[in-house]
Amino acid sequence: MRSMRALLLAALLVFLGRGGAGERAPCARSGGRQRTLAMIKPDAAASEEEIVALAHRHGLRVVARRRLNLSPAEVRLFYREHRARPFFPSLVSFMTSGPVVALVLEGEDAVPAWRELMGPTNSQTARAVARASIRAQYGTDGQRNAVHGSDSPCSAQREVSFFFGARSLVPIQLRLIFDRMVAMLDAMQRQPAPRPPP
Ligand code: 3AN
Repeated sequence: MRSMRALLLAALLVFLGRGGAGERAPCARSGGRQRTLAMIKPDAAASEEEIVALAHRHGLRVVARRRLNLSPAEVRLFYREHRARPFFPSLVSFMTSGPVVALVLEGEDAVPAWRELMGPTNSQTARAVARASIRAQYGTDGQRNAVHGSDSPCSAQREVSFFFGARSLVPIQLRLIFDRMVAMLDAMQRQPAPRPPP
């Protein structure tokens, strides 16, 4: 049975080595099992474990995690769609003021599920309308709002690549197939051996 597992793992590694884990998975499809990029911002990095526990409790499992300090150039790139907004310079200095934690979360409808758990952009609004949300509990205002979450499956794909590289994660479909095969092998292993004929 061990050799079967090793064989499956080897096939998986060959697939990945040939570029199978690239960004080819369709991102336009919504619903079902998804991955999203979550980020714990500098103002909430000290509460990393509590926030991760909240995600778990909402059915989102962490498939990758990385704590790092972003450079101003990286923040400008990550938030480039906001570069013309008046708050952009202070967003860059906030996001470089301490470590952030990048997470890849996986679960049913992970993109909208994580955004709902984050709450509204402004933490003060969140405290008024979504008191159980992460931004209500850990954020301060419209900028220091504790967490980030991708706003669509396509953004999620791009943002996961930003932090983890296009080929560093086993693609979700492949991992689901692999998990299922391992479960089948385990079930077969648990079946009692046939009795020898009398
Ligand atoms: P969200 O993170 O809820 O998707 P976006 O994408 O509109 O919100 O904004 C990206 C980030 O820019 C926010 N998380 C927040 O830190 C900052 N931001 C957004 N709006 C403002 C604002 N009016 N003043 C200061 N910072 C803001």
